Amino acid sequence: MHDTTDQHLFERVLQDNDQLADENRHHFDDMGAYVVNFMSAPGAGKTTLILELAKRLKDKLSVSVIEGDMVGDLDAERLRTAGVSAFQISTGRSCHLDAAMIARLLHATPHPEGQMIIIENVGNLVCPAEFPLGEHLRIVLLSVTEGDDKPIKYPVIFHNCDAVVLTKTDLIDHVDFNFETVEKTVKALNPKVELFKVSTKNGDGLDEFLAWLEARHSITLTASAV
Ligand SMILES: Nc1nc2c(ncn2[C@@H]2O[C@H](COP(=O)(O)OP(=O)(O)O)[C@@H](O)[C@H]2O)c(=O)[nH]1
Ligand SMILES: [Mg+2]
Repeated sequence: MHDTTDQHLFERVLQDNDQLADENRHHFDDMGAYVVNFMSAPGAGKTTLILELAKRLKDKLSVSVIEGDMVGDLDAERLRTAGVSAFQISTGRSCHLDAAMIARLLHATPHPEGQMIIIENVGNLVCPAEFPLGEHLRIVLLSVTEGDDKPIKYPVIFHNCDAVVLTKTDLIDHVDFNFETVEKTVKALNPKVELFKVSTKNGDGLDEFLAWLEARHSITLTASAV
């Protein structure tokens, strides 16, 4: 009985979130903003990759970043120090951002603006998977130091994304991480997913990932204009 009630409540929470995420998506489309949600375990390299992308995009697109963390604004400060516009959401005890948090920020003054809004979700391979925010693209990062079994253990997030970025490839010789194993598991969970291998240390793979992001931007603009 207790379990059924909990399940029912959780489903209501997810439904409410989905509805708000749809409203956020309309808001983003009205703003002309292309929105990308980056998710991963803590330390996989989200902030470092976002900084690198913002640096490479700055002459082409105006970019702002929404930072989700349980406590503090270290990552937002890191971005601002590098000249990137950043907005902090402190989630407190919540292990993920939700659509209501994003909606409140969009109605705040000042709020994130620009042609591209990058969201860095709270570091976690579980909770962010079930809470869409209204984003156009969902990207999961997995660093080679985390182990190649993670897509098997955390399938929902890998099933529910547009691309998987394997990070810290400069460290591959120091760890047991098999790219083929990951590719096979991820493609079985999510046949349409794109896979990238990048290192922000030596720059490997960044051009390919950026080219794909920009190509998806054009597709999103065309779709939003219809
Ligand atoms: N060797 C290596 N270290 C990286 C790379 N990307 C990020 N790091 C390091 O990994 C740590 C966590 O990175 P961070 O971007 O803060 O991860 P986040 O918690 O997902 O935002 C930092 O010490 C980074 O310098 C990479 O491509 N190669
Ligand atoms: Mg970070």
